[in-house]
Amino acid sequence: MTPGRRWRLRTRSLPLERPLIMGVVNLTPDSFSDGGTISSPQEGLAHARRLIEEGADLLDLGGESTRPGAEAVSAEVEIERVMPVLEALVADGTPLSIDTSKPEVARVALAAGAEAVNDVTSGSHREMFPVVADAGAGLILMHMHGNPRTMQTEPRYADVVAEIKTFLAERAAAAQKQGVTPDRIALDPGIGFGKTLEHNLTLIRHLRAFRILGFPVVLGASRKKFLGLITGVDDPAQRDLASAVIAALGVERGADILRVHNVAACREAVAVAIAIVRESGG
Ligand code: HH2
Repeated sequence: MTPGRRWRLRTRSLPLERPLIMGVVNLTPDSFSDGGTISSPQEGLAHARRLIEEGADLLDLGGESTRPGAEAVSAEVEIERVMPVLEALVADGTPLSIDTSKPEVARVALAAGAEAVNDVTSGSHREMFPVVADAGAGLILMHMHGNPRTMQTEPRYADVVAEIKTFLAERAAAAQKQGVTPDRIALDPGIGFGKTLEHNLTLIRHLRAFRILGFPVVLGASRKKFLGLITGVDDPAQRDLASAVIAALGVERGADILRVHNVAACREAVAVAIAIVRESGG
């Protein structure tokens, strides 16, 4: 919560004086987190608008599930799933990021008005950074161990925090080399992407370490499996209380952007966390 910091996007910049709440809109039939409850563009749009009413600062739209074991879909399918909702939200004036690792999908979404690209593969496709740079868009770089089909098979790290910090610093340098300016980049340790319960807990405990790199830090822990392992709650949609607790702890440890499903609950938790952090001068 440093005064004056901003995250620059395609046509605007968002202040980082308090953490931003990024509402998740999964337009996929196989998402783990909302169980494919969104089955039409109309339902997707209504859900997205509800998240904005509840206080989301921006929305993250995705047309491909990244849950462990999920099958890949083509760029055409992703575009087909996302575009009707994206266009309507752009018309509303809602700031959006597109959750994709495909440059073709990013290009179409940015041309239609998306402000940022959230790439969980950190530019694994060599055209991604030039597409983001050309559009002047924001960019989230996330750490993943392997890919969604393989990532949970015995992930190992000598030092999970140090290794992920090095990886993200390298990807941020690569993005800048290809023309993405540093004020547009945000970094995400990738909770649940090739990590055991202990790795996830260590990353959240040491979240502040990622701020040393100088970029806004994204925390995406909402409804994830590690919360179910702790609480015994199997249904991801029932993990909102635990998700709100993690959001508050994340704020206390320096998270700048919280990627969450239940915006209303997260906002309350964040408001309390901010009040405590400010009180202690943190
Ligand atoms: N988590 C998911 C997807 N995208 N992006 C960032 N930057 N950080 C995350 O932690 C992150 C992400 C997975 O969660 P979700 O979108 O809820 O599920 P699914 O991929 O099954 O649609």
